[in-house]
Amino acid sequence: MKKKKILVTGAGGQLGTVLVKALQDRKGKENVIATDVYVKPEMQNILVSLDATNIKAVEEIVEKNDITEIYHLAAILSAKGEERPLQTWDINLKSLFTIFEVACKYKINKVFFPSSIAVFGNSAPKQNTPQNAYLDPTTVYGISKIAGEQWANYYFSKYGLDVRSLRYPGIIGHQSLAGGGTTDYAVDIYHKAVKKEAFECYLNENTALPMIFMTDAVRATLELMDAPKHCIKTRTSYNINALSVTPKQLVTSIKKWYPDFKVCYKEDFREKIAQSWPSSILDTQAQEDWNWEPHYKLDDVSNEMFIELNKKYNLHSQL
Ligand code: AKB
Repeated sequence: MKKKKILVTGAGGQLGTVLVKALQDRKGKENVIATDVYVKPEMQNILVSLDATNIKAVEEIVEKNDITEIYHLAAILSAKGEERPLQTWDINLKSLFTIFEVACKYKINKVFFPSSIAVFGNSAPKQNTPQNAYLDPTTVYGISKIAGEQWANYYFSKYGLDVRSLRYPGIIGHQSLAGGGTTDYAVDIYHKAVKKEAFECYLNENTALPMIFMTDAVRATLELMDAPKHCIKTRTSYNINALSVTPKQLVTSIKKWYPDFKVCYKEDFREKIAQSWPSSILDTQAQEDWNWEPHYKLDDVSNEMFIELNKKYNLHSQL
């Protein structure tokens, strides 16, 4: 049987940096090709430079490394995407078509494509938003993710490409700062708390959003990709639920470790985006089709974040 060789695009991003490590632990470092369009000098021995919109470059790396699976994470996220809408659409869709076309040409076994809670808009129920809610996203990122979901379903139905996808909530992790998203506050706030700095939150304190701890997000991804093909009955993208958190609830949890932590609220354009997203997600299909269940509750997240961030900043544990 052909050895599994995995290509990851967007490997330098918040999820990519952690997913690559998890894949390397499982498949061997030499069997995971981690790529990104911009490779910082300090990352040159970890990441390979690859523009996922360049079909020749993607074909070359797939052929040269005999790739059998692709995790296509490269995308411009919700907040950043609003700065240059047409460029966001172009990058998010052109890279997706490139990956799907190359995957078909080289008969790639499986492709992972990340969708997002950003596909939902003001017409969907706010609480326990179901898989099949009406989708009217308010960002180019959300529109690009709906389009991606429909193309994933098309490539599966028409060409038999085994594309699998998750609608990620906001991901909270200690491994890297988030970038360009509406949910980034939920990462930055922990760094501020550990450094004993005040935090200015750009969302309203009562705006609840679906969130997930990085460990759960990576496990969900791997469990989805490991599931037998016949179990995958949703070929657009799966809702996954983990947490539903307001900034106020996050602060309350943080103050169990840092009682003097100071926060102020100064809403910006991201509040309007967040208002259009669900507060919580219903993930019945993911539970039924491939037994999804989250493990981390909010205080578990805070505990892990503070243990790891204290190490990262070389602070004597104040826990
Ligand atoms: C964002 O905030 O844009 C992302 C997402 C929820 O997909 N973190």
